[in-house]
Amino acid sequence: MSELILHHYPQSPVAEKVRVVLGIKNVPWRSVQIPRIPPKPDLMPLTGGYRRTPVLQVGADIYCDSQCIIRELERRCPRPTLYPHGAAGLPWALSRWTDDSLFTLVVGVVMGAQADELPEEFANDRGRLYFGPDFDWQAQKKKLPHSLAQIRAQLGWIDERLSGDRDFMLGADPGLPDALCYHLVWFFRGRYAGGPALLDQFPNLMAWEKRVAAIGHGQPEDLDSKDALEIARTATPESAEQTDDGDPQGLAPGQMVAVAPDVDGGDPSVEGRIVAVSMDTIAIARSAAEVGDILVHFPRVGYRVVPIATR
Ligand SMILES: N[C@@H](CCC(=O)N[C@@H](CS)C(=O)NCC(=O)O)C(=O)O
Repeated sequence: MSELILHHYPQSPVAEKVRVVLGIKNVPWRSVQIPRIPPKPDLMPLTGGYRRTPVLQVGADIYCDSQCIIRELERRCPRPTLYPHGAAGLPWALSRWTDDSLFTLVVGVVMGAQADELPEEFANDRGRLYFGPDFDWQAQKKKLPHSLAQIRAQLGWIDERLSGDRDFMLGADPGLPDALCYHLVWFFRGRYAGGPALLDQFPNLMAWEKRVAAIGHGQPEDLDSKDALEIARTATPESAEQTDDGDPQGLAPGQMVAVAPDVDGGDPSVEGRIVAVSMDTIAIARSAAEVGDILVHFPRVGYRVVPIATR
């Protein structure tokens, strides 16, 4: 098997989610550090324009979005499973809460609390990405007490879940729900000055935090971004053509499409020819001088796939 290469930066909470998954799997992986804001010149040839963090590369297969990355890690490294005690399915439903509404609340607090100190370029980039073209960090700052009340109640759910003799969200073994909840707690504790005091209210959660942190991140080893490009260029995509007769959009291999996150974040679309399509993922073929022929994979949930008319 080709090496697992994660393109990320240390401060990224969504990357921390994936790093915890790599820790649960305890696998070796290569770590490529990317810039926190565009331009990302050594990432763009791989993703075709997708600019978010993290991205997983395996040879010439590129997996965008933590949802797609984690599914692929579970497929390639099935033991130990991320769905202990027969939990498959439910953790993905949970991810719509952690990755959508709870994530937005936590970003609003972390960034809103620093509204007067944030570097302008970073504040403008993240404002547009998470709160649309009319973002207003001062408004986020003003509503901090309200947002904190929302977050506190939801952290309370996690604390309650971890009561009794449950070491992890699903019981004795760590799984996907732990990574999903932990990355936000990690972000809230580490980047919001009031985070540690608020978290002090939740003893079960704090004990669990220590257990998840102790899992670690598996076995990372640094890799230069130029070497990652070269690995893609000399590899051939592993994934085979896949059709889905039940696809509600009628998507099929061979069709040209544009794929983008289905949010008003100003994200560019990535264009390519469909190679594989299923209800959970879509893979499109692209090529670029730096990387040769590659396959870029996206999740279906949370992404909009638009056919491109071809002559
Ligand atoms: N739905 C995406 C969200 C990824 C995301 O928004 N990541 C943040 C970093 S935590 C990001 O991309 N920030 C802008 C950047 O890194 O350029 C996923 O699950 O991977």
